[in-house]
Amino acid sequence: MAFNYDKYLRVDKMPTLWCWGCGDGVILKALIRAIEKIGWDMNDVCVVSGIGCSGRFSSYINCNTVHTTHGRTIAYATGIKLANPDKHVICVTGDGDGLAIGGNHTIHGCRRNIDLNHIVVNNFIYGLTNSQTSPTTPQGMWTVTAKRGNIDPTFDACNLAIGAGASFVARETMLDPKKLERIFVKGFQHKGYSFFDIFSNCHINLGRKNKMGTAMQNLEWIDSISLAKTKFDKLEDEDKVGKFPTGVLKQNTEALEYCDSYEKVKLAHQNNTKVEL
Ligand SMILES: Cc1ncc(C[n+]2csc(CCOP(=O)(O)OP(=O)(O)O)c2C)c(N)n1
Repeated sequence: MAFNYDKYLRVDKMPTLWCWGCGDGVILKALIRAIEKIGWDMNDVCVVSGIGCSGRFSSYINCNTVHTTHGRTIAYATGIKLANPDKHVICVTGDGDGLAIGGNHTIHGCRRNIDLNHIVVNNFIYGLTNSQTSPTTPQGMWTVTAKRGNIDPTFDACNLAIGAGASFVARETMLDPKKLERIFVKGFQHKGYSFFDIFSNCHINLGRKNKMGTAMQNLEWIDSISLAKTKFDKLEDEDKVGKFPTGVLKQNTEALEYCDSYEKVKLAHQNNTKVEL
């Protein structure tokens, strides 16, 4: 039987504002299937998004939602989670939203290891505002703010999340929706900061000026830069340049989770003692 997406969507908001062939819809559908697979009640789920094309996730999914300000998703989500530790909070940001203007919040969310699920919809560009350079834009590519080619080194978001202390870090691409669903199921069930770097296409605002103006060309490029971690690890160092490993890159089930620690702070206040971690 066909999957009933309507149950999970605000159908009155359809069709979406996303461009034809955009990967955002593939990611949203994988997210919905993951929620169904885990069996979460939508009343217990809160989707928090920032500003950008990816910010629209919170407009389309039918659960508790907050469409926040640009770069502040993790700040809002931290408050929501601390006040409602039993609820499942899913944050959706773009690469600009979550790694540039909101990069600071992402770092500290990872460091605290708060039980949030943070999906970065990484289309390598500021999509909504028409093609400004983002932290993940590859060197050499045209953007509206780098018309002769981007000189900034490309940012590996997963390496940042690992270094900052996120306890679950994964990368996938929207090329394989089933894999995407599986990685969401795994990460959503992990307690702690679950960080997902999800490669997606923006053939309109990244592709058109970079010789991949159709969705297929943009997807072929994504395919050419990503490969399973097991294969990536076998490459010589010089062959790793410009390539990104996919799959679960880190999972630490022992790390202290921030809501749990916060409960201990409350107890310490009540008992007039020092917090015991
Ligand atoms: C404080 C602030 N600065 C700038 C903007 C303008 N703005 C809106 S979306 C956006 C970039 C979105 O890019 P990204 O986060 O990569 O998301 P995408 O649209 O590609 O999904 C910018 C700069 C804003 N809304 N608020």
